[in-house]
Amino acid sequence: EIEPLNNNDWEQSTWVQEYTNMTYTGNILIVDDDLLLLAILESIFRKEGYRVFVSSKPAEVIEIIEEQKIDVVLLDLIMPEKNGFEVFSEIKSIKPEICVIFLTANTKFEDKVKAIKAGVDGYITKPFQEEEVIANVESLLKKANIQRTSIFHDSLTGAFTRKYFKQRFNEERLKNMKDNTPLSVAFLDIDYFKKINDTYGHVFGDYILQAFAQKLRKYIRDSDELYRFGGDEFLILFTNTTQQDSYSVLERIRTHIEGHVFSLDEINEKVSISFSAGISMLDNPNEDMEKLLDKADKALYLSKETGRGKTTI
Ligand code: GH3
Repeated sequence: EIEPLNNNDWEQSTWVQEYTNMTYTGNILIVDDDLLLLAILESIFRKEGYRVFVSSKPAEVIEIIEEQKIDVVLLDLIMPEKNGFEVFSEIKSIKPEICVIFLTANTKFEDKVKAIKAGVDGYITKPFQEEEVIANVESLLKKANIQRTSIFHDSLTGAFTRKYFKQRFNEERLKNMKDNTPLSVAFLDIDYFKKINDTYGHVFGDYILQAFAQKLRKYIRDSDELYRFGGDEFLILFTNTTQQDSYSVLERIRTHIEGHVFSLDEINEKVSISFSAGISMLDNPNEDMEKLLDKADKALYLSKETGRGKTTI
């Protein structure tokens, strides 16, 4: 029973699917206290196929970026309630991947320098041409998409990266705070993986990592996410799942994986593998990511220490 390994399989993962299936060109938030300008920009970007959010209240911005998927914010620099610089740093501290373009009537070059130093992604002065704003947003989106796919995906297995986990954890933690939905994670580590490498070579080792990841993705729900944290260590983020339920899922996966014979045409060997796992659950919404991971890591260590091929909570 040889499973053909499709290099494009990772494109099926939830996050990319969300991206490629999206009919919108991008998601844009426009913040300006000038209601007329807001209406003009809204219409420009809707025509271009963007999903547009508008707000005249800088105080609302954080709530919007937490609840909606936003790619680019067009931000007025001088607003009565709050200075654009403040809003900019709030946005970047919560969602650093969101691009922010200042849109301002302020032509003072000191402010432009300050904005560039602060790391703003664009600075457009009013009055502006329609084409100018569109071109700025389009080019940022292009760059951001290329960067995201590479830093958020592990190239060997197609699993998400540790870097992406940080972001997702914060998003899920917010849900946990709001709705009190359970959140659990599992660390999985292939047993004696080094021996597989040593016995059959690195090419076969790589194949095992890919096939392992493929099987894990196949047997978790679409709403759960697979991450590769390093070498042969994987993490599953179980959204809206208690640790007892995660445990049952892992034991079901265990049956599939341990009952499977891994084989590659190039290497005339049939290999079975087992894995050890450790599960932890967010005890309270204030618990930080390190603590949650540390608990799962300790549980994994216990599984390894007490015979491997098992899951510990
Ligand atoms: P244990 O059951 O105690 O976990 O034993 P182990 O052999 O799995 O121990 P360990 O986790 O320390 O070994 C991981 C090995 O994975 C060591 C490293 O050479 C190998 N490795 C790390 N990254 C890759 C990779 O991308 N491809 C391959 N083929 N091997 C890798």
